[in-house]
Amino acid sequence: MPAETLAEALPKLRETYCGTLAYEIEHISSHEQRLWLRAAIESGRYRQPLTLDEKKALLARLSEVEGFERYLRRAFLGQKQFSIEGLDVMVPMLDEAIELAAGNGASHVVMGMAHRGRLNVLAHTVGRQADAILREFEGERVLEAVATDLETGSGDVKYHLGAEATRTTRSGDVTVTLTSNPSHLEYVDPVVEGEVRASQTNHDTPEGAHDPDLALAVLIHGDAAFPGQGVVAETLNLGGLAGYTTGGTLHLIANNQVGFTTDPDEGRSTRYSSDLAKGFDTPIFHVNADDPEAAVSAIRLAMAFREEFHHDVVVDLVGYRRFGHNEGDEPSYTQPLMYKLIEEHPPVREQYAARLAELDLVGPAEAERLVEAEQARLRAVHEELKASFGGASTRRKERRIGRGADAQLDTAVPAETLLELNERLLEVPEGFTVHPKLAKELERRRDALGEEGGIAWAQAEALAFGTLLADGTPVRLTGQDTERGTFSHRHLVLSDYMTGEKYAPIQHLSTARAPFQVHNSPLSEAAALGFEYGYSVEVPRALVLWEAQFGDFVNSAQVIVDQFIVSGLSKWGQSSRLTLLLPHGYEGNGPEHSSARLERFMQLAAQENIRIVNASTAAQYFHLLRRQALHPKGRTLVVLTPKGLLRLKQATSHLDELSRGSFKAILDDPRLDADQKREVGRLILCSGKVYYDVVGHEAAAEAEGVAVARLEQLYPFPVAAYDELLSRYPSVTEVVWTQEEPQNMGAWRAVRHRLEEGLPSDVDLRYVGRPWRASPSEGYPTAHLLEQDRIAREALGAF
Ligand SMILES: Cc1ncc(C[n+]2csc(CCOP(=O)(O)OP(=O)(O)O)c2C)c(N)n1
Ligand SMILES: [Mg+2]
Repeated sequence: MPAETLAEALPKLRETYCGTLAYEIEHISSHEQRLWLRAAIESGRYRQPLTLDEKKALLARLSEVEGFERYLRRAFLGQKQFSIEGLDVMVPMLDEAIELAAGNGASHVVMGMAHRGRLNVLAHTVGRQADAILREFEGERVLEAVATDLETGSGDVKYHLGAEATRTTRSGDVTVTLTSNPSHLEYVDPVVEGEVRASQTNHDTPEGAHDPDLALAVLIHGDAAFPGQGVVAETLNLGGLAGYTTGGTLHLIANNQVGFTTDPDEGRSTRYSSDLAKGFDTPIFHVNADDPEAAVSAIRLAMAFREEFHHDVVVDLVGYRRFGHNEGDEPSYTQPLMYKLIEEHPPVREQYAARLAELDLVGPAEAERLVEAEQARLRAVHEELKASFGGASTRRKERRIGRGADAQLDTAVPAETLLELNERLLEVPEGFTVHPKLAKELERRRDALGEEGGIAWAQAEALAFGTLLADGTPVRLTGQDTERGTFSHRHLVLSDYMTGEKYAPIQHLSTARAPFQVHNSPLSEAAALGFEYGYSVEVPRALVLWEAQFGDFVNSAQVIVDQFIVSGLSKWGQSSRLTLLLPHGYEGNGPEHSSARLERFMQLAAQENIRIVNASTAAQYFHLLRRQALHPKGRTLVVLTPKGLLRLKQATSHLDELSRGSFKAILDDPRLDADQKREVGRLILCSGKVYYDVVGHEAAAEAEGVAVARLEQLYPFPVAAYDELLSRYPSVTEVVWTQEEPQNMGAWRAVRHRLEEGLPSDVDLRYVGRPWRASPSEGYPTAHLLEQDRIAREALGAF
């Protein structure tokens, strides 16, 4: 019976809305979702009291959580553990989320979180063996440090390491993954989303069906980091996009009402830490971490909402931080009043034990025994571990980086296969009208496979993708305006001129044995790149490509590059076959559209962690993509992609260059025969587009005894190919490294020693390029033309 008066309704409303669990749902724009939530909340169906057994199990779990923290603190006094205490209930909440996800068909739960409470989550939620965690602690004290040599990764602190284990639930086994993450808060968020999306996708059929019930993303945020780090907003923005959705992420804000030493009113302009999520139509449940039953109810409601609407949901778990930012910190220096309160505040386990004692469910002695049991268990494991020291080496084999990033692979594809594929790539369904201007351009792709040649960049790329799909390699390509291509060159997805309907011929190849995904990304770099990194880690056999609008914009995602892409293998033994396509080249468009900041990637390259290539012909790009997909060693490939070269006649290729050969790390001068090379005195070595500026310069024809070779692969430096190149030029007296980037940028400073090492002592090595500059290029097109002209002349020795 609905209440008739306010007086009748008030007690019920108070009970529902004014307790330890509060709801923010009225900002949601979907009427249906609001109605559903109101009914779910007011019916109380997700706030049913726990059964007696559930209550006992909850106390036992809280006792394990507390016992774990207590033991570590005592055994390793002063070591950082970033204790969970104050938010202990997070562990039973995660238990519940995993159970419910499994009940709804999930076989994989991927979690991302920072330092706080991580060891407890590793031990209890993921089920990492206690001895492994204790070993990490002991490692700081007594174990021989892991030596670093060329073949070994350098590891990471224990509260960044990820783990994966199988957990048994009432609905079957679930793989639980805690993703490795760097210190940079929140940057793991998009990585987790990418991993989950990959886990939800079927890569064994061309359809690539996506089922969001197969895996769940759980992101645990800090209350200061959630509103502060922009990557959170970028990640939330991915949640509803067809190419990125994971069917609703469970967000848990581990809200201890402080960030390091910073109070909330210094850390955000909003009332609640969670307010950012309101703009994404996300329901928010605030729950008091001292009421474990309410916290479990919040998860039940959140998971039911996710199941119903496949939408993100936020649980703001409001508690405290019993200790300082870490265990060595004195928190009362900066929050004296808060810490007086915390000191007197009993832990949630103690409070809950008292509640169960009142119900005569668990007596005080039994409650104490539960905490003691966990500590005793850890003590026993610890003793055993200590007794084993001095035995076998603790070197971690799985972090070995290994060599061989430069393997020569057969990437050629028979001409008949390419001809057939090319036809299929030009096919559209009956009644589909291609834009008339575009139809003509596409028609030229048919001729390009003929005698005359003329296979341009985009066509070579589509052919590489199509052949890989036939081999069973899944391909995923994303980036800003990538479906058409920033430079209107790709056109993988066509729009019907009459209806606007989309159609991608490459997704309808009868030869395909794996899916092809292509999506325009939102206007983000950090989350967009982080997502693809996560995707590529989860499906190592896939060719996953992220394209920047212009190469410069990759620096918005610098954290993902530094903390995950280049160092993930060394820190965590985590490799990625990701490919970055970064438009690069000096064409007079100003400082921001010229440089992909090659120098940064060159500086970050070591131990064969990545590959860096500036390919200068369509055929090279074709072989490069195929090599990247088929390479036995999965590594990130950074490709400096062209702009003007996309259509430049000289950069196009013939069919036989695709049906024969392979990617070449160095391209020798095609204008000279062997005899002419023997007479060359000046060897110009350059990379990428500047090659065409030099050989196309009016002075090139008159430059006698000059050869121009291209270093296509900048890292790993092709030592053997360089030696071979030099051996063809016995009369050389000077090698001129020529680049269009300033001297403090580009490849020069990273390849200089490599070039020198290969040269006889009587051969000079010189630099020609822009001088040292604070900004990558000139702002004025005419200034640019003068500079390009000077560089080409100087390289050719023509003044
Ligand atoms: C991007 C980034 N900036 C700064 C830091 C340094 N830092 C580590 S923890 C922390 C406070 C985080 O506060 P909060 O998000 O509330 O999490 P808590 O530590 O309270 O659990 C800061 C500033 C960091 N790790 N990452
Ligand atoms: Mg905090």
